[in-house]
Amino acid sequence: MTRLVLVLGDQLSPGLSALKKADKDSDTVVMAEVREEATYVKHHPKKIALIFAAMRKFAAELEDDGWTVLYSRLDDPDNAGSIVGELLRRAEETGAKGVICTEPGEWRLISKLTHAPIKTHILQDDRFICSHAEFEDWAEGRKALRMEYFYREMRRKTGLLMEGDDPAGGQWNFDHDNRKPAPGDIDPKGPLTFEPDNITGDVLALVEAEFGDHFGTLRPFTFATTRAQALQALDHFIEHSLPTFGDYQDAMIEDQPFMFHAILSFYMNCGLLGPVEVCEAAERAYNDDHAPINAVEGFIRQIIGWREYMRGIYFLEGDEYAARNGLEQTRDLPQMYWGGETRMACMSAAVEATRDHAYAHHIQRLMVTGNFALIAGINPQQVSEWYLEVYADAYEWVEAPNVVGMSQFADGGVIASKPYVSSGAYINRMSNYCKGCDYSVTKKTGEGACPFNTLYWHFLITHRARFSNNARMGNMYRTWDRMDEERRETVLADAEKVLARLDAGEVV
Ligand code: FAD
Ligand code: DLZ
Ligand code: SF4
Repeated sequence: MTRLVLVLGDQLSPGLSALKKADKDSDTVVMAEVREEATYVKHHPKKIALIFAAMRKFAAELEDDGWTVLYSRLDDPDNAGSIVGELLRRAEETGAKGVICTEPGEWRLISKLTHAPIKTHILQDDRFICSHAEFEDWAEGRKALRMEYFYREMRRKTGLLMEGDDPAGGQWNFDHDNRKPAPGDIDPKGPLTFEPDNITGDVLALVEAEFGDHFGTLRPFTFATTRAQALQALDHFIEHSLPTFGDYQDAMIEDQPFMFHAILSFYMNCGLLGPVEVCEAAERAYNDDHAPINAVEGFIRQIIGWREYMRGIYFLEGDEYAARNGLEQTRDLPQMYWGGETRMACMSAAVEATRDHAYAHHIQRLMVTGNFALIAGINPQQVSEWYLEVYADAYEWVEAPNVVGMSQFADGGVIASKPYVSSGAYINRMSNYCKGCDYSVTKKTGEGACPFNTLYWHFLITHRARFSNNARMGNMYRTWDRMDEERRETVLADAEKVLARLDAGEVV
């Protein structure tokens, strides 16, 4: 009796647990482009195009490999419009009585499959280094779940950058060598780009016709859409950008949306690349003296540390995690996040990159758009939905802990030990945005003062009861307390003016 083997749009890996479990001779693979997945949030058109094009090509590869594949295109007249709907339709067509699938990366879809009126066997997703059980064991009994200690476990488990029991280079973490401001004259290569072939061309026309109202620019579309191309993109990164990845990891330069970042999260998160093979490629570059330890260690930490840790937290904390609003922030997300006018050069650059590339690099996400949303008191669920929509690497397992946890401090401090907030000084130190901004970063109050400068203090004072006992924040409050009374009143009044403008939908 045939079983259906569901392969989702972010499960495009030949070694997927559902495929390993299935029988090529008797089971039928089901893949479906469905409106529900494309619109449960209005994903960026480039993200939908990446997933549909990569799905079509992966389905063809499976067929070449001898699998029977039932593939539904979005515009098939019989398409039921949802994953469960498609499974039921295919079950009726084939007489299949059961489904096997690899665990989806969102509680939403896990719940739909668990409650589907067809027997569904959900297997672990072993494309990750750390299983749910291992993460639970690691978390058990710990007061604080800090990434650094988890990361060391993952180094030991994978053997990456290990010399016996010791870390390569004598240290676990080389961050003190990283995070330099970038000189203005750098010339990063950026990601490898690919001309759309006929299959991608068809998908682009479909996405344009069906999802033209979603935020974001579809063309030019130059993403990799096969594993072979994604491997080329990996080689390109290792060759050209990895050596300087660490140095300028937190730097931001106008008109350089990619800096020395990998631009590989798109491919890892939809399954075209595996995390270990990506890290092994970086490790080889270190062993071959092509890239220094600070770059390679920093890069590997992002993947076997942060990426695995975020997934661990998402599944450990449960299905209500993404709905947390620990600081009770309620303001609506301003129009500037959707490309509405803003006088802030840093926000404008981050949103423009997001619109054009379905990408912004980490420090733009954390210290520009995330920082602004937090200090402006924006509702974390609105912020989270924005991130889930606009980035081509966004799936809730990785997006929610990054946004609700790390960036918006809305999870009650599970991930971050203090909120990632800053005044304009940080952005000025790490970027060249302020030079071309309408606002003055050195002005703390009055007309033309950088909004980050006033909102920063407003946020800290609004949440003083929550943070004043936090040892890592004592300096901030001491600085505030040393300011004279009149100045403090002006700062808060000016912040209120900025917030009033946001509430009135006026340009900030
Ligand atoms: P690089 O900077 O070159 O890093 C290499 C790899 O490390 C990435 O490809 C990614 O797989 C991994 N990585 C680095 N930091 C993180 C992190 N904090 N969490 C998980 N993986 C990490 N990443 C996503 O994959 N999806 C998201 O939806 C997402 N949302 C984010 C939202 C906010 C507010 C913040 C602050 C970060 C978010 N990140 C997210 C993490 C990070 O910004 C992206 O992984 C990174 O920008 C992807 O670009 P890159 O491949 O060029 O990464
Ligand atoms: C993100 C996405 C989109 C846009 N479309 C589809 C789709 O049509 N079919 C599909 O199988 N998967 C799609 N995905 C990925 C799913 O949303 C993803 O599997 C879940 O969010 C769980 O991570
Ligand atoms: Fe951003 Fe303020 Fe600098 Fe303008 S002055 S770019 S708003 S940090």
